[in-house]
Amino acid sequence: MTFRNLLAEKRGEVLVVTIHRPQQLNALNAETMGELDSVFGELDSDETVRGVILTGGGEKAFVAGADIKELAGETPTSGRQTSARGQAVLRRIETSVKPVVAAINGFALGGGLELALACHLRIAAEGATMGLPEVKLGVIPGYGGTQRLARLVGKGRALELILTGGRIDAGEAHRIGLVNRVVPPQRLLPEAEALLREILANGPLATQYALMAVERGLEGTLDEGLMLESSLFGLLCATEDMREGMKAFIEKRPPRFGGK
Ligand code: CO8
Repeated sequence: MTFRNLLAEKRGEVLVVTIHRPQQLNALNAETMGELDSVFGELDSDETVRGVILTGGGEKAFVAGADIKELAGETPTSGRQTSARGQAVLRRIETSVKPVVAAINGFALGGGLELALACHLRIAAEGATMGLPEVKLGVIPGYGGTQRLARLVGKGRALELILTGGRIDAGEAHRIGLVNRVVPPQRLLPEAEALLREILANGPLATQYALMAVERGLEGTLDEGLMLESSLFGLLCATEDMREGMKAFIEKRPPRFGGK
Protein backbone atom coordinates (compact mmCIF):
# COMPACT_ATOMS: atom_id res chain seq x y z
CA MET A 1 0.00 0.00 0.00
CA THR A 2 1.25 3.50 -0.73
CA PHE A 3 0.01 6.54 1.12
CA ARG A 4 0.36 10.30 0.82
CA ASN A 5 0.66 11.01 4.54
CA LEU A 6 1.98 7.77 6.04
CA LEU A 7 5.05 5.62 5.66
CA ALA A 8 4.56 1.93 6.41
CA GLU A 9 7.72 -0.13 6.71
CA LYS A 10 7.90 -3.80 7.66
CA ARG A 11 10.78 -4.82 9.92
CA GLY A 12 10.23 -8.54 10.09
CA GLU A 13 6.95 -9.07 11.92
CA VAL A 14 6.84 -5.46 13.14
CA LEU A 15 5.14 -2.79 11.06
CA VAL A 16 6.46 0.73 11.65
CA VAL A 17 3.81 3.29 10.70
CA THR A 18 5.10 6.87 10.49
CA ILE A 19 2.65 9.73 10.15
CA HIS A 20 4.46 11.89 7.66
CA ARG A 21 3.34 15.49 7.25
CA PRO A 22 6.33 17.07 8.97
CA GLN A 23 5.69 20.55 7.53
CA GLN A 24 2.38 20.54 9.42
CA LEU A 25 3.84 18.74 12.45
CA ASN A 26 1.97 15.60 11.30
CA ALA A 27 -1.43 17.17 12.02
CA LEU A 28 -4.23 14.71 11.37
CA ASN A 29 -6.21 15.88 8.37
CA ALA A 30 -9.10 13.81 6.99
CA GLU A 31 -6.88 12.13 4.41
CA THR A 32 -4.39 11.00 7.07
CA MET A 33 -7.21 9.63 9.22
CA GLY A 34 -8.48 7.69 6.20
CA GLU A 35 -5.03 6.25 5.60
CA LEU A 36 -4.68 5.23 9.26
CA ASP A 37 -8.05 3.53 8.97
CA SER A 38 -6.82 1.55 5.94
CA VAL A 39 -3.61 0.42 7.65
CA PHE A 40 -5.30 -0.68 10.85
CA GLY A 41 -8.30 -2.09 9.01
CA GLU A 42 -6.05 -4.64 7.32
CA LEU A 43 -3.90 -5.36 10.34
CA ASP A 44 -5.77 -8.24 11.95
CA SER A 45 -6.00 -10.18 8.68
CA ASP A 46 -2.34 -9.62 7.70
CA GLU A 47 -0.54 -12.69 8.99
CA THR A 48 2.89 -11.26 8.18
CA VAL A 49 2.52 -8.52 10.81
CA ARG A 50 2.32 -9.27 14.56
CA GLY A 51 2.82 -5.85 16.11
CA VAL A 52 2.91 -2.16 15.21
CA ILE A 53 4.96 0.88 16.16
CA LEU A 54 3.23 4.20 15.48
CA THR A 55 5.40 7.31 15.35
CA GLY A 56 5.72 10.75 13.76
CA GLY A 57 7.92 11.90 10.89
CA GLY A 58 10.44 14.71 11.26
CA GLU A 59 12.26 15.99 14.32
CA LYS A 60 9.59 17.93 16.17
CA ALA A 61 6.33 16.09 16.51
CA PHE A 62 4.57 12.82 17.01
CA VAL A 63 1.32 14.53 16.02
CA ALA A 64 0.46 18.17 16.88
CA GLY A 65 -3.27 17.46 16.82
CA ALA A 66 -6.16 17.30 14.44
CA ASP A 67 -5.63 19.65 11.49
CA ILE A 68 -6.89 22.98 12.82
CA LYS A 69 -7.10 24.40 9.30
CA GLU A 70 -9.70 21.74 8.47
CA LEU A 71 -11.45 21.88 11.84
CA ALA A 72 -12.02 25.60 11.49
CA GLY A 73 -14.68 24.95 8.83
CA GLU A 74 -16.72 22.34 10.75
CA THR A 75 -20.45 22.84 11.28
CA PRO A 76 -22.37 21.16 14.12
CA THR A 77 -23.35 18.28 11.84
CA SER A 78 -19.99 17.80 10.16
CA GLY A 79 -18.13 18.32 13.46
CA ARG A 80 -20.05 15.50 15.09
CA GLN A 81 -19.39 13.27 12.08
CA THR A 82 -15.68 14.12 11.97
CA SER A 83 -15.40 13.37 15.66
CA ALA A 84 -17.29 10.07 15.35
CA ARG A 85 -15.29 8.96 12.29
CA GLY A 86 -12.02 9.74 14.04
CA GLN A 87 -13.17 7.93 17.16
CA ALA A 88 -13.91 4.86 15.02
CA VAL A 89 -10.38 4.90 13.55
CA LEU A 90 -8.84 5.10 17.01
CA ARG A 91 -11.18 2.40 18.29
CA ARG A 92 -9.92 0.12 15.54
CA ILE A 93 -6.39 0.62 16.86
CA GLU A 94 -7.43 0.07 20.46
CA THR A 95 -9.37 -3.12 19.73
CA SER A 96 -6.70 -4.61 17.49
CA VAL A 97 -5.53 -7.96 18.85
CA LYS A 98 -2.00 -7.10 17.74
CA PRO A 99 -0.03 -4.90 20.14
CA VAL A 100 0.41 -1.29 19.03
CA VAL A 101 3.15 0.85 20.65
CA ALA A 102 3.14 4.63 20.25
CA ALA A 103 6.68 6.03 19.97
CA ILE A 104 6.15 9.67 20.96
CA ASN A 105 8.94 11.72 19.41
CA GLY A 106 8.01 15.30 20.22
CA PHE A 107 4.68 17.14 20.43
CA ALA A 108 1.68 14.86 21.08
CA LEU A 109 -1.10 17.40 21.39
CA GLY A 110 -4.88 17.23 21.09
CA GLY A 111 -5.82 14.54 18.59
CA GLY A 112 -2.16 13.46 18.58
CA LEU A 113 -2.24 12.57 22.25
CA GLU A 114 -5.67 11.01 21.74
CA LEU A 115 -4.13 8.81 19.05
CA ALA A 116 -1.34 7.77 21.42
CA LEU A 117 -3.94 7.02 24.11
CA ALA A 118 -5.65 4.57 21.76
CA CYS A 119 -2.40 2.60 21.41
CA HIS A 120 -1.74 -0.21 23.88
CA LEU A 121 1.60 1.11 25.17
CA ARG A 122 3.40 4.45 24.96
CA ILE A 123 7.12 5.24 24.98
CA ALA A 124 8.17 8.88 24.93
CA ALA A 125 11.44 10.47 23.91
CA GLU A 126 13.01 12.81 26.47
CA GLY A 127 11.87 16.27 25.41
CA ALA A 128 8.46 15.09 24.19
CA THR A 129 5.52 17.30 25.21
CA MET A 130 1.96 16.16 25.75
CA GLY A 131 -1.35 17.88 26.30
CA LEU A 132 -4.98 18.28 25.32
CA PRO A 133 -5.16 21.99 24.36
CA GLU A 134 -8.58 21.77 22.70
CA VAL A 135 -10.28 24.10 25.22
CA LYS A 136 -7.85 26.81 24.13
CA LEU A 137 -9.47 26.54 20.69
CA GLY A 138 -12.99 26.59 22.10
CA VAL A 139 -13.65 22.87 21.69
CA ILE A 140 -13.07 19.70 23.72
CA PRO A 141 -11.08 16.57 22.88
CA GLY A 142 -13.13 14.75 20.23
CA TYR A 143 -11.08 11.65 19.48
CA GLY A 144 -11.74 9.89 22.79
CA GLY A 145 -9.44 11.97 25.00
CA THR A 146 -12.07 12.78 27.63
CA GLN A 147 -12.70 9.07 28.08
CA ARG A 148 -9.32 7.40 27.65
CA LEU A 149 -7.18 9.89 29.58
CA ALA A 150 -9.42 9.64 32.65
CA ARG A 151 -9.36 5.85 32.45
CA LEU A 152 -5.56 5.79 32.14
CA VAL A 153 -4.42 8.39 34.67
CA GLY A 154 -7.54 8.95 36.81
CA LYS A 155 -10.24 11.61 36.74
CA GLY A 156 -8.41 14.30 38.74
CA ARG A 157 -5.27 14.32 36.63
CA ALA A 158 -7.25 14.02 33.41
CA LEU A 159 -9.50 16.94 34.32
CA GLU A 160 -6.47 19.09 35.17
CA LEU A 161 -4.97 18.46 31.73
CA ILE A 162 -8.28 18.79 29.88
CA LEU A 163 -9.54 21.91 31.69
CA THR A 164 -6.26 23.85 31.67
CA GLY A 165 -5.24 22.73 28.20
CA GLY A 166 -1.69 22.84 29.60
CA ARG A 167 1.24 20.76 28.46
CA ILE A 168 3.37 18.30 30.42
CA ASP A 169 6.83 16.98 29.64
CA ALA A 170 7.78 13.34 29.21
CA GLY A 171 8.98 13.01 32.82
CA GLU A 172 5.66 14.20 34.23
CA ALA A 173 3.78 12.02 31.73
CA HIS A 174 5.75 9.05 33.05
CA ARG A 175 5.14 10.02 36.68
CA ILE A 176 1.35 10.04 36.20
CA GLY A 177 1.32 6.82 34.18
CA LEU A 178 0.50 8.41 30.85
CA VAL A 179 3.55 6.87 29.22
CA ASN A 180 5.17 3.56 30.05
CA ARG A 181 8.79 4.59 29.50
CA VAL A 182 10.93 7.63 28.69
CA VAL A 183 14.12 7.16 26.68
CA PRO A 184 16.70 9.35 24.91
CA PRO A 185 15.44 10.37 21.46
CA GLN A 186 17.92 8.17 19.58
CA ARG A 187 16.77 5.15 21.63
CA LEU A 188 13.05 5.70 20.95
CA LEU A 189 12.52 3.39 17.98
CA PRO A 190 15.03 0.74 19.13
CA GLU A 191 13.33 0.63 22.57
CA ALA A 192 9.86 0.47 21.02
CA GLU A 193 10.99 -2.36 18.78
CA ALA A 194 12.69 -4.20 21.67
CA LEU A 195 9.52 -3.88 23.78
CA LEU A 196 7.41 -5.20 20.96
CA ARG A 197 9.79 -8.10 20.30
CA GLU A 198 9.71 -9.01 24.01
CA ILE A 199 5.91 -9.18 23.73
CA LEU A 200 6.03 -11.11 20.45
CA ALA A 201 8.25 -13.80 21.99
CA ASN A 202 5.30 -14.83 24.20
CA GLY A 203 2.41 -17.07 23.21
CA PRO A 204 0.71 -15.28 20.29
CA LEU A 205 -2.78 -16.38 21.29
CA ALA A 206 -2.13 -15.52 24.92
CA THR A 207 -1.06 -12.03 23.84
CA GLN A 208 -4.21 -11.60 21.75
CA TYR A 209 -6.47 -12.80 24.55
CA ALA A 210 -4.67 -10.68 27.16
CA LEU A 211 -5.32 -7.61 25.00
CA MET A 212 -8.96 -8.64 24.60
CA ALA A 213 -9.41 -9.33 28.32
CA VAL A 214 -8.01 -5.94 29.34
CA GLU A 215 -9.48 -3.76 26.57
CA ARG A 216 -12.92 -5.39 26.48
CA GLY A 217 -13.00 -6.27 30.17
CA LEU A 218 -12.61 -2.63 31.20
CA GLU A 219 -15.74 -1.74 29.24
CA GLY A 220 -18.10 -3.62 31.56
CA THR A 221 -18.52 -4.43 35.23
CA LEU A 222 -15.87 -6.30 37.23
CA ASP A 223 -18.03 -9.44 37.17
CA GLU A 224 -18.37 -9.26 33.37
CA GLY A 225 -14.64 -8.74 33.03
CA LEU A 226 -13.89 -11.68 35.30
CA MET A 227 -16.23 -13.89 33.28
CA LEU A 228 -14.49 -12.82 30.07
CA GLU A 229 -11.12 -13.55 31.66
CA SER A 230 -12.05 -17.08 32.76
CA SER A 231 -13.65 -17.84 29.38
CA LEU A 232 -10.53 -16.73 27.50
CA PHE A 233 -8.35 -18.62 29.99
CA GLY A 234 -10.40 -21.75 29.32
CA LEU A 235 -10.05 -21.29 25.55
CA LEU A 236 -6.27 -21.01 25.88
CA CYS A 237 -6.23 -24.36 27.68
CA ALA A 238 -7.28 -25.91 24.36
CA THR A 239 -4.30 -24.52 22.43
CA GLU A 240 -1.02 -26.05 21.32
CA ASP A 241 0.64 -22.85 22.58
CA MET A 242 -0.48 -23.65 26.12
CA ARG A 243 0.86 -27.21 25.93
CA GLU A 244 4.13 -25.99 24.40
CA GLY A 245 4.59 -23.18 26.93
CA MET A 246 4.16 -25.47 29.92
CA LYS A 247 6.16 -28.34 28.39
CA ALA A 248 9.04 -25.96 27.61
CA PHE A 249 9.07 -24.78 31.23
CA ILE A 250 9.20 -28.35 32.53
CA GLU A 251 11.91 -29.30 30.01
CA LYS A 252 13.89 -26.13 30.91
CA ARG A 253 14.05 -24.79 27.34
CA PRO A 254 12.63 -21.74 25.52
CA PRO A 255 9.14 -22.33 24.09
CA ARG A 256 8.50 -22.57 20.34
CA PHE A 257 5.04 -21.10 19.93
CA GLY A 258 3.11 -21.69 16.72
CA GLY A 259 0.11 -19.50 17.46
CA LYS A 260 -2.29 -22.46 17.40
N1 CO8 B 1 -3.17 21.70 12.68
C1 CO8 B 1 -2.77 22.28 11.53
N2 CO8 B 1 -1.52 22.76 11.35
C2 CO8 B 1 -0.67 22.69 12.39
C3 CO8 B 1 -1.05 22.11 13.61
C4 CO8 B 1 -2.37 21.59 13.73
N3 CO8 B 1 -2.81 20.98 14.86
N4 CO8 B 1 -0.01 22.18 14.47
C5 CO8 B 1 0.99 22.79 13.77
N5 CO8 B 1 0.59 23.09 12.53
C6 CO8 B 1 1.36 23.74 11.47
C7 CO8 B 1 1.50 25.22 11.71
O1 CO8 B 1 0.34 25.89 11.28
C8 CO8 B 1 2.71 25.52 10.87
O2 CO8 B 1 2.35 25.51 9.52
P1 CO8 B 1 2.57 26.84 8.62
O3 CO8 B 1 4.06 27.02 8.62
O4 CO8 B 1 2.02 26.43 7.30
O5 CO8 B 1 1.86 27.94 9.31
C9 CO8 B 1 3.58 24.28 11.06
O6 CO8 B 1 2.69 23.25 11.49
C10 CO8 B 1 4.65 24.45 12.13
O7 CO8 B 1 4.01 24.85 13.31
P2 CO8 B 1 4.50 26.11 14.20
O8 CO8 B 1 5.17 27.12 13.33
O9 CO8 B 1 3.36 26.55 15.04
O10 CO8 B 1 5.64 25.40 15.08
P3 CO8 B 1 6.13 25.83 16.52
O11 CO8 B 1 7.34 25.00 16.80
O12 CO8 B 1 6.25 27.31 16.62
O13 CO8 B 1 4.95 25.37 17.53
C11 CO8 B 1 3.30 23.86 18.39
C12 CO8 B 1 4.66 24.01 17.68
C13 CO8 B 1 3.40 24.38 19.81
C14 CO8 B 1 2.98 22.38 18.42
C15 CO8 B 1 2.22 24.66 17.61
O14 CO8 B 1 2.32 24.32 16.24
C16 CO8 B 1 0.83 24.41 18.07
O15 CO8 B 1 0.42 24.93 19.10
N6 CO8 B 1 0.05 23.62 17.30
C17 CO8 B 1 -1.33 23.36 17.57
C18 CO8 B 1 -1.49 22.42 18.75
C19 CO8 B 1 -2.96 22.19 19.04
O16 CO8 B 1 -3.67 23.09 19.44
N7 CO8 B 1 -3.43 20.95 18.84
C20 CO8 B 1 -4.79 20.59 19.06
C21 CO8 B 1 -5.57 20.73 17.80
S1 CO8 B 1 -7.31 20.48 18.01
C22 CO8 B 1 -7.46 18.81 18.10
O17 CO8 B 1 -6.50 18.08 18.04
C23 CO8 B 1 -8.84 18.29 18.23
C24 CO8 B 1 -8.89 16.76 18.21
C25 CO8 B 1 -10.32 16.27 18.19
C26 CO8 B 1 -10.94 16.51 16.85
C27 CO8 B 1 -12.32 16.03 16.79
C28 CO8 B 1 -12.90 16.16 15.34
C29 CO8 B 1 -14.10 17.09 15.19
